[in-house]
Amino acid sequence: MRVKFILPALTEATNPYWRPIKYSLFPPLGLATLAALLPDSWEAELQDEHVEPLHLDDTPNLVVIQVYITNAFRAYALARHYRARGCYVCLGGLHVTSLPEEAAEFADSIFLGPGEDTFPEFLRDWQQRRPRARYVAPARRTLVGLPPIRRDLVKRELYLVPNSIVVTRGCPHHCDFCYKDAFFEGGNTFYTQPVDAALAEIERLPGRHLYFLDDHLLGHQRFAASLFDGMRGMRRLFQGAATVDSILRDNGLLEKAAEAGLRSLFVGFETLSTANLKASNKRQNLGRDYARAIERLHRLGIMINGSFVFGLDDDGPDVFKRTVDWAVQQGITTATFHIATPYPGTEYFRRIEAEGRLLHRRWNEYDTRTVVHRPGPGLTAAQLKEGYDWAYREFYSWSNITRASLAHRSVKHQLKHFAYAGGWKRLEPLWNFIIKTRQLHSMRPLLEAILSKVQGIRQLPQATPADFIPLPLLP
Ligand code: B12
Ligand code: SF4
Repeated sequence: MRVKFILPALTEATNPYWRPIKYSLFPPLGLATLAALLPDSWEAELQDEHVEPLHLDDTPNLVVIQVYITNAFRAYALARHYRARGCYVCLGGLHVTSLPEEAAEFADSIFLGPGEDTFPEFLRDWQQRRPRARYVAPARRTLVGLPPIRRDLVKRELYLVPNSIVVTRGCPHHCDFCYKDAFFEGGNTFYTQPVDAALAEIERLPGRHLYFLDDHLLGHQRFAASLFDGMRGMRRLFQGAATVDSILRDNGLLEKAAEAGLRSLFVGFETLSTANLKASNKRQNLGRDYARAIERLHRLGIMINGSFVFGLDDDGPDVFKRTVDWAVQQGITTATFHIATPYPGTEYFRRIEAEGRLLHRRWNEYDTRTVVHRPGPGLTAAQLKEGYDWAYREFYSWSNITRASLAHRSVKHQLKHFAYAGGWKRLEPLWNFIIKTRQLHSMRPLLEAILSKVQGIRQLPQATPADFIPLPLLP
């Protein structure tokens, strides 16, 4: 039996915003996870359109396509193509879960929610020639007993960060614009791998550098503490994501993470407006001292990738400059700006749609760089787009990269900041050349050098009671 797994890309290579380096970062981990569930004797192939042209003249028995919002139209076209060739087509992923009726038109079977439980069930049904049209993830989800990810199917040389890894699913929070509640609806919304299995997966990865793609690596304190304990001495360097409140908690977890090799953290600051945080149900950020969280990270030598959203209802025309000035002054290394984008299935989408503010449903433009809804009273759509573009230009101007670098106390940290931020955003032609010549892998030692330790771990200031939130009960 031959099975083809496809991660389709946006057909946006002609778009001026197309950044090959951004799309050559991570391999399709979700599909490699599903491929591990196939019977041993089956043949599997994995193609990622972000990094390679698809060959479409084959006729595998089964085609499995992962659908994000922005690649949905491309995914449907590929599904149509393969069905016309007589292949059985499965569609799953975030967008299918949000809009199953839309996806069902193009698939033989669709899958709602995470696939670890449903895909094996489908494979059994399919072999017995009685597959169902729709599979929904059960309420009790588990990562226990999962076979090792089929990393042998990943063309490592095409990625800057082939060692991406996810050891949890979901997140304990419920921000109203996030994909998470819609995707995990009807069951566990935050669960982890057994620690031993996570450590075994890490052991299997060559080299030093890892990127945890978990939504919230510090979300389950007990799990994270054991993971970092287990990683101590492995000499890894890693990056990940976590929330502001978890950084402020004085429970030693951040120190453990730093000791285990954490060198940069993606942090969802999202907005400097309390009204926006409240309206977005981003309770874990409310009343938190962002500056203190940043200071804690910097003291541990952890660089910060700050995430910010523009175009929430409390934003006015001053939001762009205020945010950029603040981020530069705080010494944030890299910033990811987003135009507020209502994803189908989220509370935010329901609200914007009910208020008649959705401009269109061209999902390929729901890329957080395009305005797809009428913003609140303080901004026009044109101001939002212009302000967003300005913010990127301004934050990554050499003068601001220099200014932000100088916010750090040690010269080594300043240099690393400068190299990382400058290298990431300002050397685009060089990255394009490296990708074209298939030399991405040769850049990994440089990345590791930049991520190497900045300084020893120092005593952190004590947290105040306001820095804590109760940890939700987790399975
Ligand atoms: C890594 C990543 C990227 C990478 C690469 C993607 C890749 N190679 O996998 C890059 C940097 C390119 C990227 C870009 C973008 N991304 Co992105 N990305 C992620 C991230 C952080 C991790 C994905 C991942 O590996 N997850 C872990 C694996 C195990 O889960 P999974 O991939 O979802 O797969 C599981 C299920 O979905 C399901 N499944 C999937 N397909 C199928 C098929 C079948 C048949 C079955 C049974 C099951 C199934 O089973 C899998 C195992 O459980 C997610 C956030 C997240 N936590 O998922 C955002 C996320 C997917 N990205 C998102 C967005 C919006 C984007 C961008 C559009 C925007 C932007 N400004 O960056 C761009 C454009 C992408 C494009 N070309 O279409 C959104 C998607 C929202 C939505 N409703 O679709 C997410 C959820 C982030 C967020 N919080 O909003 N992204
Ligand atoms: S903290 Fe992040 S991942 Fe968790 S619900 Fe909020 S936006 Fe989503």
